[in-house]
Amino acid sequence: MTDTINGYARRWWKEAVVYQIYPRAFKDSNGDGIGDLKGILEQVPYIKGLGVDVVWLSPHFDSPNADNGYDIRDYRQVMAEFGDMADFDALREALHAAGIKLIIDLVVNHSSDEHAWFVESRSSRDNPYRDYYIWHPGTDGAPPNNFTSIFTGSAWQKDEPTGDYYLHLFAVKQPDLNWDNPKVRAEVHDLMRFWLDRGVDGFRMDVIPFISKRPGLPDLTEAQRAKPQFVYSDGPRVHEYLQEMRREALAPYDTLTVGEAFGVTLDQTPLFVDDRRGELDMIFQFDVVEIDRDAQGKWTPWRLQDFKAIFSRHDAALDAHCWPTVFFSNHDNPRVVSRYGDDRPQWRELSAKLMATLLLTLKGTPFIYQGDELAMTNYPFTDISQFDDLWIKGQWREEVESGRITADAFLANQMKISRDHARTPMQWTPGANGGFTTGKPWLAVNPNTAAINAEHALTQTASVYHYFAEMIALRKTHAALVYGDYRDLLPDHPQVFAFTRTTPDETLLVALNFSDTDVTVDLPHGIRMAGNYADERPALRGWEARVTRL
Ligand code: TEU
Ligand code: CA
Repeated sequence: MTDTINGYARRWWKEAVVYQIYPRAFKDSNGDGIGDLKGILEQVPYIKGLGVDVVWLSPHFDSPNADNGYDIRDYRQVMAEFGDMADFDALREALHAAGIKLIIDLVVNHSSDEHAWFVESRSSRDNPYRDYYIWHPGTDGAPPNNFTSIFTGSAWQKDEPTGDYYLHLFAVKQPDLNWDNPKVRAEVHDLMRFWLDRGVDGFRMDVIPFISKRPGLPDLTEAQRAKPQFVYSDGPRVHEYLQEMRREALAPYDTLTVGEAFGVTLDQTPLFVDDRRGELDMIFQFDVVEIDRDAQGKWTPWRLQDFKAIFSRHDAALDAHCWPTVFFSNHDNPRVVSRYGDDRPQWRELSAKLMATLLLTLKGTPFIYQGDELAMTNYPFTDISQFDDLWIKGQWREEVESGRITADAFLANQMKISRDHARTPMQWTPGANGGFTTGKPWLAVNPNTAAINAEHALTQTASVYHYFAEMIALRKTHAALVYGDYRDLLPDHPQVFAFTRTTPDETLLVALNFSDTDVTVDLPHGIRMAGNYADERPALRGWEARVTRL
């Protein structure tokens, strides 16, 4: 075993496949309608069956759930609905026994307004915790500047008893921590060590580039207001803080770290992940998941040529010191098959397998979101009352209640982009509530659970679930799929994505037809390694995916 392949230093987290669990929507073990840690424990064999190496658990900490756990009240307690610390330890042990590592969500750009630090901080101007958050007096009865919350409205909340405003780049109940205060940073390092000492194997870091604020908090320009994330992610001290975090907290442990890099451009990416800088191992860069968004963040159709160009551009910009992630979904995005594939019955499984093929053959650590291995689809929302996400509710108030757009137009857009598509419960069985709960689920189960569910997928050898397992196994036995050079063979083709992955030992060709019609392209021939059709024909059939060895 050599230490480098194609110039890349070999690391376990580059060769790993990660599976993301959103605990609230995974499996309910006690009938209260909310997924929990015991529910995940029951399903460790299901997770293991895919062959994944790492589980990323979305926040499992004590929280009043304004934003489903992304608002933490106590970083050292387990959310009561999810269980307790003994359940957490049991889950970690079961995963480790199955050879699966566990990373958890580090949400430290902000806390809950119910965190003890904030309760203290808001109580008076001279409280020792005042400086844990970002407080400013208003100007003539207006907020300190024109920052907008990512979740709509002003990013400032006026607070009694002092009458000052606090900054919240997300919800009102998510006050931003003041990272310029060294005590805050020491607290974060401490809570990281707490979980590392409990045996977790790393962190996914929520909106981590937002931790450093621009000095003086200058107003957003008109152009910046539509997508303020590009300003919020670009504070002057973020790299200093990440290097300090590596030294102070992470260095003694063998971890995987991945930062959610909302607002980070490709040009800025090496600053976070170049392995000589001692910051993060990887980031989630948003170019792919923003492909169908316009300048205002609304849904807009996308073109395969533009999609493919992202991967070539990233590959060219990142040298062997940087390692990418590959992800097409998570708890903030619609379902992969509905978005990039075709969720009509005749194409759903084929196109989901095509997207699985792409996910597992591109360069970078692949992240699978729960339910994508079943080709779960978007939910047929028809009314605002069916949603749970506080962001959608904020947008509804801002856009529909104000009369700016119609309810129909609002829902048409949300049908394409809503975060709640990903948050409907896992579909385990064809039965009531998809076997997710024996009670009333906190968010409705997709009615298509009658046809789309794990029970069925496990019994069908040709299911999407088994296809994922097969592709993961293929990735594990071909270093070219991990470290191989990437080359797009048909960058301008409107229907076909075809690329090679090459090491000195071998070249693999991946050919994908992103359409429901046959297409013939001139590609080199080789030995068939995998595919979503049983046989091979000269043409690529609708949504056909093939991997061949040249
Ligand atoms: O997300 C950051 C975030 O801003 C995303 O919701 C982003 O707006 C969206 O993906 C754009 O398409 C993180 C968490 O993943 C999210 O669930 C939280 O709500 C948010 O931070 C606040 O903690
Ligand atoms: Ca429960």
